[in-house]
Amino acid sequence: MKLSLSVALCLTSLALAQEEADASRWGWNNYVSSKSLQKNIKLPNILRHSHKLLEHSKLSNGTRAFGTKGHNATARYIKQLLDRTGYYNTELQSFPFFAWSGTSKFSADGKEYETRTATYGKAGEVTAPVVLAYATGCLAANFGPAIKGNIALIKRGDCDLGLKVAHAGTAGAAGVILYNNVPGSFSGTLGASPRPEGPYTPVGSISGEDGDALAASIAGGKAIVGTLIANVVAEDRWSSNVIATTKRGDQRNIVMAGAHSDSVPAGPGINDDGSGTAGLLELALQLPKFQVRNAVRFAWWTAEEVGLVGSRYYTAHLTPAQNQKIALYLNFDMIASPNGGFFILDGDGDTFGTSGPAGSDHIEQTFKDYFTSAKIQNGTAAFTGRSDYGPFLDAGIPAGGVNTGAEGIKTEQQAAWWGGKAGIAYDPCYHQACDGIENLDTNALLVNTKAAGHAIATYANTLRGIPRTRNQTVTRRSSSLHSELIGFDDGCKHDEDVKV
Ligand SMILES: *[C@@H]1O[C@H](CO)[C@@H](O)[C@H](O)[C@H]1NC(C)=O
Ligand SMILES: *[C@@H]1O[C@H](CO)[C@@H](O)[C@H](O)[C@H]1NC(C)=O
Ligand SMILES: *[C@@H]1O[C@H](CO)[C@@H](O)[C@H](O)[C@H]1NC(C)=O
Ligand SMILES: CC(=O)N[C@H]1CO[C@H](CO)[C@@H](O)[C@@H]1O
Ligand SMILES: [Zn+2]
Repeated sequence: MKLSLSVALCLTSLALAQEEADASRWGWNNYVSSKSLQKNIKLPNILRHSHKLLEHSKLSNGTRAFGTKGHNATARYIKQLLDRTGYYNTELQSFPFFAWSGTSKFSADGKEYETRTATYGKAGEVTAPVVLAYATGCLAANFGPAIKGNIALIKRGDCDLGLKVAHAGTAGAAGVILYNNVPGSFSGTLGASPRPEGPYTPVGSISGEDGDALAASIAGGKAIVGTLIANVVAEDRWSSNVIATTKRGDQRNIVMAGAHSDSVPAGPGINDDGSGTAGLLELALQLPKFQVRNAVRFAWWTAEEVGLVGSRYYTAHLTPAQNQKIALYLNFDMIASPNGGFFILDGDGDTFGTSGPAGSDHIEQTFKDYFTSAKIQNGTAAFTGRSDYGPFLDAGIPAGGVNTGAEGIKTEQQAAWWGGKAGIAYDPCYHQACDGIENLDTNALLVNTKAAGHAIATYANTLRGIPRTRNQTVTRRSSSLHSELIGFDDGCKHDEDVKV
């Protein structure tokens, strides 16, 4: 490229020269296409990021759970690489989130019970008589004066666990043992405190069998003294979403794609969701070779594993005008499960009956087109709300994505389509310490990163087929999530199986 020597035009020329330099560096006239972007996706580059994430986990005892050094290192790594391209406006969206973790032990009458706990229970240690609540403890009147200073034994059912514990707390209980109303053990959440019905106490939960036996002997008149020990860590933890938006492209028509950057505490999360994290990062590093018609925004969400906290925070803080500019959202959570399948979120609802906002059907078809051209059988995944697309659906934004499955069991039919073993989980290391590099199906990692590239390139060129149907009603609904977020009443739903 030539520099102009004209003095009079110097300023303008320098500006132009800069633009031209940018143009050649960024591919000014070289609009991204599905084919060209896919061609630039190389497995060794993606895996380099996966190895970095594993290194990050070593900073905090093998985890990248939100609020840890390991997770922070991942967020920093992503931002630094993206900043270096000069192609994006990047942002760390930081906020505090109240995190609770705990374990309980309970013994009584010489027996050590298998004990779990309930989120938001208080820390404490108490040795005291175990006293039965009347009925299921859903009414303040279910707790007589004998509860005071003692351990209340309460059956699960009829109302939320938090209400029972709050009533017991008001009656002066020093601790609560919750027992299951069906065979087997359980854990749950009390919901955020404070609540009007009363204070929480230390809590343990035991199985239906153990609880029934204990309740029967107390009801039979036996005096039983128990010891409950609840170890709890509860604190505000700061962490960040990483958001990167192309400087180029129409900023009123934003194509958004996201993955979650945190893992569970149990392991490094190299598939969940190191796979989506690494794949999207590599895409974001290749996109600068091209020009885009519509802006593209990448997001790496924090605290997905404790209740989609980062993506909920993000959508809840969009103004209606900002919401309106996001044309669609694409989610990539667990895209390299070692015994996985190729699942597309059911945008049109034809398989599972729950569709996304208009346009979600088009997104599903866009992914189907990719798998068809790659000659790979496509399966379908329901909109369960278990990952970061959930808050976008709630905000009225068309959404979709692909994944390879989590704790679900592979069927014979699926094994015939995709190989792998029927009768075992898509990811046998789901949410475990063994979710490391060896847990990746590298072929799936490459295939799905290209699938993401196909969808991003397609929509970066045109949003035909994606209507903008949102209005104030819908956006207001999303901002009401904010109060829920602060209360964090359902963040630990994952005790059963609510999210990936
Ligand atoms: C580190 O992880 C191991 C295994 O998961 C655990 O036993 C140990 O308590 C952890 N240490 C710390 C300091 O968290
Ligand atoms: C992680 O980063 C946040 C900012 O996003 C910071 O406030 C926090 O102290 C960091 N935590 C650790 C453990 O380094
Ligand atoms: C806004 O959305 C609501 C609920 O989806 C719908 O009933 C209403 O007709 C919409 N209004 C406009 C102006 O589009
Ligand atoms: C399992 C599954 O959903 N397969 C679908 C993949 O996509 C093609 C083309 O749209 C459908 O015909 C299949 O039913
Ligand atoms: Zn996940």
